[in-house]
Amino acid sequence: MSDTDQNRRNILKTSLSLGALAATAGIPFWSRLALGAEETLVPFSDMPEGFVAPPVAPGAIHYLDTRGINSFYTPNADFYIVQHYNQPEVAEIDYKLRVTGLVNTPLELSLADIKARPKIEIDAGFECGGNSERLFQGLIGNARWGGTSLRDLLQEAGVQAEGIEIVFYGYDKGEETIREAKVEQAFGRSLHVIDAMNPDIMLAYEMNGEALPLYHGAPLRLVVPGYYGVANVKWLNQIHVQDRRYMGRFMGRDYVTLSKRDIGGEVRWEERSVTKINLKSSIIRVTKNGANHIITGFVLNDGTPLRTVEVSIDNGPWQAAQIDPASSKYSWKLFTYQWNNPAAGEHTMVSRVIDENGQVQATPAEMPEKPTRWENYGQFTRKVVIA
Ligand SMILES: Nc1nc2c(c(=O)[nH]1)N[C@H]1C(S)=C(S)[C@@H](COP(=O)(O)O)O[C@H]1N2
Ligand SMILES: [Mo]
Repeated sequence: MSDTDQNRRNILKTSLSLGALAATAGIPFWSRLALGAEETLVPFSDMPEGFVAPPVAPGAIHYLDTRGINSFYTPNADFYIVQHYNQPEVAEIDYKLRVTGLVNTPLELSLADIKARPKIEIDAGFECGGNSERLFQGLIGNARWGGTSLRDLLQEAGVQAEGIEIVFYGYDKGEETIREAKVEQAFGRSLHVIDAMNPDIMLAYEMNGEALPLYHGAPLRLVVPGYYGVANVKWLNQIHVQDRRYMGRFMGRDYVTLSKRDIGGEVRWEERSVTKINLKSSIIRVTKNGANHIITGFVLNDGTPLRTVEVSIDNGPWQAAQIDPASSKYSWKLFTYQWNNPAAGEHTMVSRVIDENGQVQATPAEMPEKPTRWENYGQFTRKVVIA
């Protein structure tokens, strides 16, 4: 059994043990995601009228209209797109990945060399660390990534004992002003060597069975399952092993969350790099088919197994939702909740997810004080109007 199958089973076990599947027995989960001919969207009154997601365009950011999510895998053409510099076009034939620094054997690999290595596939979903309620969570996607193991490559290169930090550089570059100096830098992110040895991290050249598209980092990107989007370095150019922390913009200055936290009994203002995805769920759609209403949402986290996802309507009791049985450890988990016979008028609704450790998704009041705009994982109350 593959890791993915094992994960899927674990998730199924979790949701089955709660009897959540029983509530909507008989209707396959995916058919409740796809909008049927008779089905209509119930309008969200918290969404500006005419809210539309912009079409994909060269160089632009793309987010999706989360009301339209109707499949476990986000189509490549609609997966969100974020980059901070350019979108470099690297011809496959010219492509080289170098592994340098504190390794016994520096490597230089062509794309063919990388494809000749053992292939792994994993379902992973992620959101931009800046995803938020403002875009109704549109900076999000879930895909099956195909590629080769990072750990195996690092082991082949032989990380030396002093090597503590693995830095990943993209081909894309931009000008940065640091104090008074203007310099050109490549996009870079790093992982501690222990984190980098997670066998699920891959160098991906496929996305949903197709060659990795340009906008998503062709021909090769890093995929760090369970981490926010920023960790997944696109247009990967070089992997460098060093004996000290990497403090580039996207680790040390930007994508840094400032928040007030209890640090071992002291309340401190802390700055931390955006890394693992916090426990989060959000409602994204309500549909109607006659009197039958279905609420749909997603869950993202760092891969910790879930206990339950629940929905509360009009501040009523928490009710278990059903988790998509296609879900696996690092995928997003879509969920649905059948809402019976809602009365006409405006209603509020909110979801929350609880993991197997009993950690509950934070309410807005429980969120740490956080002046930076990263890591928005609080419970998100939505409003709909029933005609
Ligand atoms: N080389 C490179 N990789 C990058 C970025 C970038 O600007 N350059 N942006 C990061 C950020 S902030 C996010 S959210 C994800 C987005 O991945 P996607 O465009 O495939 O959805 O890519 C990450 N990888
Ligand atoms: Mo991002």
